[in-house]
Amino acid sequence: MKRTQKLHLAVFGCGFWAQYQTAAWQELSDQIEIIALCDRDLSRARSLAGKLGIGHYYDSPEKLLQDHSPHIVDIITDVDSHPSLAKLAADHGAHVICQKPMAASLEKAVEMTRYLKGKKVKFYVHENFRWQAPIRLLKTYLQEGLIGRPFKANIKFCSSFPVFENQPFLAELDQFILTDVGTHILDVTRFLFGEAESLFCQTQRINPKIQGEDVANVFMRMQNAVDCYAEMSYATIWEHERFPETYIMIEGSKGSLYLGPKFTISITTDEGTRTEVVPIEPFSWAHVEYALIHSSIYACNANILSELTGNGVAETTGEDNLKTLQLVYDAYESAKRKKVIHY
Ligand code: NAD
Ligand code: 89V
Repeated sequence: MKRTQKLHLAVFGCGFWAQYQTAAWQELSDQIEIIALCDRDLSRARSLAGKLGIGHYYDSPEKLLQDHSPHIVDIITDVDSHPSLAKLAADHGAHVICQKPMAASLEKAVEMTRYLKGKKVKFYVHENFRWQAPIRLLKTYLQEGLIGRPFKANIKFCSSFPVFENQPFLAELDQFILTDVGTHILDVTRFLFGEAESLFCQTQRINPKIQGEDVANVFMRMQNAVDCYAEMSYATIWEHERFPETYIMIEGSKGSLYLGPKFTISITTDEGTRTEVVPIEPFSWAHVEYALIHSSIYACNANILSELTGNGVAETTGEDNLKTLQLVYDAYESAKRKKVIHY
């Protein structure tokens, strides 16, 4: 049934990413209203509430839920806290949106998804990379058959962007680039080509100051016979470094598609090459270095909201995201055991 009244949203976690996620929600204020914020560090909740003009802020998620009974909770906290906060929200009857990675292990993610299903609340993972405009357009071109049958793809997210400056906790993760960026890149792989038939991964740590791996190379044969090579690195110094752009080359029986620097897509067939620059929605609140990703968080929010208001179907459900997480954790397993995983 379609809703006419605004949905009430509460946000848990008021750190780096919450600033943009909440601004993106405010772009949808005709359908949804942020009614309260919570951070275990009250000063962060107070500061974000002040910026957004929200009257209620807390350091206790439980108290917020008791006082406001929100329809939805958006969880933007450290990964370890996702399962317990999601369950708490569900216990209060709220639908849950959770940042990626859903949980710090596949087992925890499966258990959390099952729990929320049992509570009969809706559950979404805020997986936004597939909502980047150039990546949506690539998918449209594939579906239109512009390059015939795709047989090979390279998906590349490689830079030396100092990501730890804005997100210091990433330097302390034992499992870094596959959980933080692999969740995005392997999800984009699934979005474009469907599910994997087999997977092999190698990882490395180049930056000696961090705990986990900062380079991961994942090779997958997809069920539709596309051979897919996904590369992720925060140790790459090169000419086309333009964080946070993902470059994607897809080869097909009748041509190729290439998403390269500056959101440029080249379509090459036996008739020649046509290029186009895909426009990115320029939000006033977007951080200049993250504008591409910030336009995708708006699109991801809008897609989730369309389902919650009875106007559409959300793509990034918890159930769907478990398939992405399976690839992420299988990639670690493959790298550790130096073996190919078959599905
Ligand atoms: P951050 O450390 O800047 O912020 C996290 C906040 O959560 C902190 O203020 C912390 O005090 C608060 N918090 C932690 N546990 C809590 C609890 N139990 N109750 C209440 N508050 C709690 O981290 P961040 O960079 O904002 O990342 C947060 C999440 O967003 C992570 O899951 C991260 O992977 C994700 N993220 C996603 C994207 C994307 O493109 N989708 C980009 C950046 C971060
Ligand atoms: O999406 C993320 O979680 C980010 C970024 C892409 C910047 O690495 O950490």
